[in-house]
Amino acid sequence: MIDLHLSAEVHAARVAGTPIVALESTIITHGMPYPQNVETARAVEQDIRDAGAVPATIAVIEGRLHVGLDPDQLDALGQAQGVAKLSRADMAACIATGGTGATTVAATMIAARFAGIEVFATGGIGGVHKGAEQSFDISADLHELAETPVTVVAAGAKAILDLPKTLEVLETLGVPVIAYGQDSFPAFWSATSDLPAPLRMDDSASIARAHAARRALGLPGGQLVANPIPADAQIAAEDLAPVIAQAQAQADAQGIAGKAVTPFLLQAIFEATGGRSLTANIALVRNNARLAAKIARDLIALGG
Ligand code: PSU
Ligand code: MN
Repeated sequence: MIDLHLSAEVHAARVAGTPIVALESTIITHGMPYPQNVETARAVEQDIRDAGAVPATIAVIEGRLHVGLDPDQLDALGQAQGVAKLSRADMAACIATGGTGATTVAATMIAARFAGIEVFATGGIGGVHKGAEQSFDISADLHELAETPVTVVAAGAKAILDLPKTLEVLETLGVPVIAYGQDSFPAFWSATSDLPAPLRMDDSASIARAHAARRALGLPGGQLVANPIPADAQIAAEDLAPVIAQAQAQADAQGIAGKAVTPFLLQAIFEATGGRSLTANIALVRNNARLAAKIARDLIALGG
């Protein structure tokens, strides 16, 4: 039913029991401009290899679920126009109709679990948007974290979101939110926020043990690991606040809604910061990839 295609590298890793880290593709198609999107995707994959794991970038291409893309596929996806942005609601429909789509955090978690991969690295998760009390815009990523047993390493949630409400929803859904090496919840482009993180862990082995403990308890759902952006790459929250407010006002004025909101805001912030937001984004994704590889290795060392 599902035409699952593993890259040769991912197939070999599964046979050998090498740790594997899943990667999403919406960050490539909707999160960054070409060619930085493809360069970043390649660099992130190499960071994972250098850390002793195997990368598995996930996408649906002509109805086939790909877990691990070859360099040509990555390049084609990075330049393609009008690729669908797939989440829990539409991934199966895309597969069924032979479509092509990039996977968000939610869809990547579903595909990772389907392929037996338990650790996933990305930039930032979707969350509760500002003004959600009016728009009801809450990312399906949050519900997915409550449903699907994959540990997701992200740099917290973007400051374009309502961070307190995002943490509230995660708490309601019973999703563990673990700040790595600090007490505060990281805010994507900024390493810290004034929000305390619900949990803190200082080493990857603890995160792997917590993942295994959830599995042993039979708990559905994953963990969100909030890994702060490296200090030298961050942008001060007070510098970004007016830029974000401006981008949000543009989105509201233009009536941007639904799936288009996150890509619109990212693009507006990229333009308003003269590309600085992208440089920071690249640094934090690579940092997350390295931590995810360590967690995947620790999980294997625990016996799977
Ligand atoms: N954060 C980023 N870049 C991205 C996204 C989030 O820094 O490209 C993408 C991810 O794929 C995430 C999705 O799962 O946006 C969330 O979209 P929405 O808010 O529509 O659920
Ligand atoms: Mn949304």
